[in-house]
Amino acid sequence: MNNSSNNSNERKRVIVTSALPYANGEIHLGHVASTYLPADIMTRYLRLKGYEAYHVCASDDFGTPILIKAEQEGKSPEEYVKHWHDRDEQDFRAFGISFDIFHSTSSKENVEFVQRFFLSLYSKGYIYEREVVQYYCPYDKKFLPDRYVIGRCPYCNADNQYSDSCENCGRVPEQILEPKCAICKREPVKRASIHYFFRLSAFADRLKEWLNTNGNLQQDVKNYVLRWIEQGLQDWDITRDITWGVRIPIDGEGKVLYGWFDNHLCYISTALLLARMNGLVDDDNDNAREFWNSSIIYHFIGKDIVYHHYLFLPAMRLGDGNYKLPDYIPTRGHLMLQGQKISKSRNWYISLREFINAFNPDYLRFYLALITPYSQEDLNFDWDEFASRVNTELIDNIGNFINRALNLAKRYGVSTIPTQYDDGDRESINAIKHIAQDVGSLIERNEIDKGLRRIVAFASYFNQYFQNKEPWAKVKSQSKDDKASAHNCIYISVNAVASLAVLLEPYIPFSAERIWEQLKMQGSIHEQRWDDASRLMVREGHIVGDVKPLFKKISREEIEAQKSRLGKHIA
Ligand code: B3M
Ligand code: ZN
Repeated sequence: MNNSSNNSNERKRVIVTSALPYANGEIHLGHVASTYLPADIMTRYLRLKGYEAYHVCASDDFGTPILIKAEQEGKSPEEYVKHWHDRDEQDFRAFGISFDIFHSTSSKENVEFVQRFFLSLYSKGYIYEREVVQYYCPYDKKFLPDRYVIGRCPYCNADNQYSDSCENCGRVPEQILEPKCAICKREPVKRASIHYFFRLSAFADRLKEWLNTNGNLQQDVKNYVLRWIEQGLQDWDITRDITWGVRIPIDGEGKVLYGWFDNHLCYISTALLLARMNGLVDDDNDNAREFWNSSIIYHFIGKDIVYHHYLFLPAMRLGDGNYKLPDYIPTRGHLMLQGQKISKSRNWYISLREFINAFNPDYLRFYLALITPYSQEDLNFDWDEFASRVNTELIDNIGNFINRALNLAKRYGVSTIPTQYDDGDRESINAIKHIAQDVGSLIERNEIDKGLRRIVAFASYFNQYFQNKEPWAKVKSQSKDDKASAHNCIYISVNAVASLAVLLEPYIPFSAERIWEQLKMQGSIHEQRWDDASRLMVREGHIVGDVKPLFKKISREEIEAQKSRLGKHIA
């Protein structure tokens, strides 16, 4: 991160957002790998680093698919989204995602903010009206946007496809064949309607300039966004003729704003709400703007929503002119499952809740963090690899070292004779001295996977140091030198354990807290300072707490049971 400065007394503020999950289904592994986990690791790291860092998110409540599902379940849309909002929040918390606020796009705060934003863009000429022809069902007396129309795809001929996306070929079959109303299955008619359009085309030059000058954005993403701009930007229809959405403030009846107009504004409205709740700003708007504009802004997303975050979002902010553009938009690829695309309908997916019910959430955090690079490349969740990497890298390596070091510290106490350090001891202390900076700079560059690998290497190094020094044998020896060597090794190792607790906090927060407890260090691990991971935090004479194995290995049977569930239809 380039805006950081270690010596300044002023605490920098960072607002981290994660893409808003639609309030219409379970959070699954695909969501957490690309977005929520990397964002959470970053926020936790920044907090330890002393930043005033907030993780902001909300449920994405509006849109046609949600309205249709609510209707199918005989619920009001409010009732329907409330269910998923609460359920998603519980799942995120159980997985250790440390949101400072999880709000919703249908909240009063967001709706009012979005309406003001609309009026601002409208008054500046960036929103205009145009007549469009839409499907309309004369039986249901409704316009039929997006998912309300099903028919045959003109590209691949697949039947029963929605007009906004063909599941078979992945294209957008706007001119769908044999259209039917999704509610009554009868044929719709075409009818004119007045829609509002956002003048995206007016922003081509300013968007290009922003992309070219913001050095924090990923180059490969920038390249294809720039190509889209070269190909010409289309103005954007931001109206839907339905009732579930943000009411258009200058024309009420039966029209709302398209979900992609309001959802990313919820990043701002929610951050401002949080600031008001924490007493950081008053209700006065200048003050709130200042809160946003003086923060470093991160938007974590998956690669499927690049268009929205690199074009619509900045263009809308540029048009309004009050809120700064993001500094970072970390964009990551999709998660595959056992080499295949995740699909709910084929039951080729794993919900976050199911996973957490079966395994320690830190196992999943650990494995996903290891395999998720800072790129658009797709990644693959593999059950066997999950078990083997958790069993070897987390449990055999990290867990085992921590347990052995703590056990000896418990039995023989923490003491040291620095005048008798040998080369190995000095080298180990040196390793501790560098680790916070090494891992920290990787995380700041968003290389979260590499940061974790660096921590794993640090633990292996200490395993070897410990193994070579044999403190468990030497501590009982009659030789004074052997005894001193053992105590020095225990002292340094226990300090490496304390460093590991801090370093692991962003990655596996539940286990880091348990390491801290077993060490019997003061306070909570979540309130420590990152840079202390490079200090010898455990003092001579310190008495460690109760030592227990931190982890339990994943068995073959557990993995086979999980594999056999995939792709089966559960009634
Ligand atoms: N609700 C989810 C998606 O398209 C969508 C993200 C909104 S972020 C402002 O993946
Ligand atoms: Zn109908």
